Amino acid sequence: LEPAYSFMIRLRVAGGDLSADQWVKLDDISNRYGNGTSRITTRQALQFHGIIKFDMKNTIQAMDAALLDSIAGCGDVNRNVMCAPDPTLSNFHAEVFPWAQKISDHLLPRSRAYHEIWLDEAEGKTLVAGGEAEAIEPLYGKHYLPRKFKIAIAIPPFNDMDIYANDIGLIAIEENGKLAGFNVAVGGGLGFTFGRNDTYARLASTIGFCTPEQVLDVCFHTVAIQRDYGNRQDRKLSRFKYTLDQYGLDWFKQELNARLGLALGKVRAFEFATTGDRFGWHSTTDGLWHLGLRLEYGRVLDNDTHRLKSALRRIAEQNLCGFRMTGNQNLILTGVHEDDIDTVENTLQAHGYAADASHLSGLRRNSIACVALNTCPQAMAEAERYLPELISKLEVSLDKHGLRDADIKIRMTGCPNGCGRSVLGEIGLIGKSPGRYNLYLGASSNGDRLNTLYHENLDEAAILSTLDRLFADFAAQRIDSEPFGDFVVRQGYLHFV
Ligand code: SRM
Ligand code: SF4
Repeated sequence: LEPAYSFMIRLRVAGGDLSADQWVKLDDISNRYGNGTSRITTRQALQFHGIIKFDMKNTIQAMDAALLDSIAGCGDVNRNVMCAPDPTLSNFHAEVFPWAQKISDHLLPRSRAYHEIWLDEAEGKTLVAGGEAEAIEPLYGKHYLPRKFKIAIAIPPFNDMDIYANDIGLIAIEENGKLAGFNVAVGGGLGFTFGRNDTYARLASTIGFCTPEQVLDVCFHTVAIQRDYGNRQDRKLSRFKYTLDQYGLDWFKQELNARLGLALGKVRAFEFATTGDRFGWHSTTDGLWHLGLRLEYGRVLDNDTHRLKSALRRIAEQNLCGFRMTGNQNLILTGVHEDDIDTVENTLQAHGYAADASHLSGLRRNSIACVALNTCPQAMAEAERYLPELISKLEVSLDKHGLRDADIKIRMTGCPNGCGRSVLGEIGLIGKSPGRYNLYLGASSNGDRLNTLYHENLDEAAILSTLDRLFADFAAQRIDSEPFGDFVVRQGYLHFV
């Protein structure tokens, strides 16, 4: 008898955008095949945990019925393309948003293997098995990429996509209310391995500007350069960031320009203000309303304190809005008619869920945790299941120092792979072993500076006392609304590390 192995399945949802009908169908999947929950990821996708092997095919077919798939959700290909999700960023946002789907489609593997294996499509000539692979996979060829590849689009002043964490970060540039093009940043990646000093987190370097007409080619050729030059000997060193550092940015620019047959333009001026999401109701010029809902690390579930999952299903069944997942594991209910605002609010309230996040501390509102235990095989410590409890303890200290509302960004991951982008947290906690974390400090609040290791291998008591001291100093010495990450740098906390 074969054991009932269980799996995680990750959907690909460019820009994180789902219709109400899709939300209902996905909710059915989580009830029928999964562990009764679904989870919004840090890349605006949706995961189902606990899918038993024998149910894999039914699950994937149910996803297909919702016009969704998990192609390129994982693997050595271009992953889910992210885009700033908030429609209240104006008409300009509406012009930029579709580019996530266009880039995703352009870089998708062409093989029909997924359809043949899972969706019972008749076996054709296109199954990637032999010499014909290059013909059908112009980008990925027979051997695909050396490693995963990630692309995101941000709309300044919001860096809610953490653009510099991506292999390609595209920064949308507005001129006269229209999309002029994108600044192109390359070579971001956050994962590293304890004990391997040749591995490191790296932020993407901004190298130039391209027009909307050029952007698909820029992405395609950048991926192709990584395909041709990336390290295929050592998977720890095979991300694009290492290729860039090995060959140099100048070499890359020359190679890219040669393949494009044109030179990238000069980087255009822009500024990022924050990496955070905006919560509560906001409207767009078309008279529609959008509700930014804070979720606890993307988990959609009913529990002892609220029934968020049931509330969202009820709202979706009435077709009151779209469902847009954010890169900070939150959700925006989009396109609500003014007449329906009360129904949405009342439904959430009746299920014990507050529509507004203002009752939460700034630390909690700005927190991210990766999945970690008990489903992630790489986890060395808790994250999603533990951070809420740790924050409650830290709130005692924040209250003591009058900092409850301060927007301090804390991020926890169960290992240094960085799925919750912990190295970009003003406070970053990275799991070392059960109950023990390395504490990193000093990332910027707009995502353009990594944090630095401050103390190693702290247990909870040490984390609480260390941060209590820092919060006390922050409350006493902070200049105006200075972000916590900038404060610890200015105060010299990291000089002595
Ligand atoms: Fe991740 C692997 C979860 C975003 C860097 N990541 C994994 C795996 C699949 C563990 C594994 O190897 O078996 C995790 C599944 C856990 C589970 O039980 O569900 C996992 N990663 C996640 C998610 C779900 C975290 C979350 O809490 O939301 C995110 C899914 C994103 C998506 O929808 O595609 C997720 N992972 C990230 C990010 C953040 C980002 O992309 O903005 C990073 C850091 C950025 C980067 O790629 O450098 C990230 N994940 C990794 C790495 C390290 C890669 C490296 O370069 O070293 C691994 C391990 C690997 O690839 O070998 C990994
Ligand atoms: Fe798992 Fe590590 Fe990613 Fe957390 S950071 S989900 S522990 S691989």
